[in-house]
Amino acid sequence: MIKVHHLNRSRSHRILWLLEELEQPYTIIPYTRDAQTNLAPPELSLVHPLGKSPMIEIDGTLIVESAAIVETLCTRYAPDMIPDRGTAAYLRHLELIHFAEGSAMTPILLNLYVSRLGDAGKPLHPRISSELDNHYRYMNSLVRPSGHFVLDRLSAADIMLSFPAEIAMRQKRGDDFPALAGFVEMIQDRPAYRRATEKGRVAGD
Ligand SMILES: N[C@@H](CCC(=O)N[C@@H](CS)C(=O)NCC(=O)O)C(=O)O
Repeated sequence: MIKVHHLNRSRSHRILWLLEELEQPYTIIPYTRDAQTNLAPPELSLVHPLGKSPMIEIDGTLIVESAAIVETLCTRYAPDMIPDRGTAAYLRHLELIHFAEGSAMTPILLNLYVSRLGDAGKPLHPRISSELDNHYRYMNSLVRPSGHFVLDRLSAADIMLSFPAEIAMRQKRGDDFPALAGFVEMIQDRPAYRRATEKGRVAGD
C-alpha cells in the first residue's frame, strides 16, 4: 500500500489527485500547518530531513519531490501519461515537469515572502510581478486546444503544472490568462480531483 505524507493546503494534493486518477489504493498520513507560521509541523522532519510534503512511501522506499513522485507513479501505473521517449512531446514533458517546481515556483515564492516585508519589499515587486507574468504567460501559451499541456489528454505535466496554475487563479489572473483559467477549471471538475480534495481534508481545513 502506498503511503502519502500529506500536508493540508499543499503540493501533496496533486499526488492525491494523481493516485485517484490512477485508481491506486493509498493511505494518507495527515499533517496540519501551524496556525501562526503556516509551516509544516516538526513531525514531517522525522520522516525526511527537509520536512516537506509531499513524500510517499512505496514498497518501503521513501520518495520526496513532487516531480520524482509523479514520474515514479506514472511510470509504474500509467506509462501512457508520459509521452514516448525520443518524441518532441517527451522533451516538452521533461521540460515542464522540471519547469513546474524549478522555474514557475520561484517568482511565486518570492512574491509570498517579499510581500511579508511590507514597504521594505517594495523595490523588489516590479521585478517579481514581471517574472510572475512571464511564467504565467508562458504556461498560458502552452495550453493546447484540448485544454491540456503536452498531450490531448491528462498527462504527468498537467499534474505538475496544476499547482502553479491554481496559484495564478488564486491571484485572480484568470482574465489575463484565459487558457490557464480553462485548464484549472477543467482539472478541478474531474471526479478524481474532487475525490482527492475530499480525502485530503485535514482537521482545520
Ligand atoms: N519542490 C518540493 C517542494 C516541497 C514543499 O516546499 N512543500 C511545501 C508544501 S506546498 C511544504 O512542505 N511546506 C511546509 C514548510 O516548509 O514548512 C516538491 O515539489 O515536492
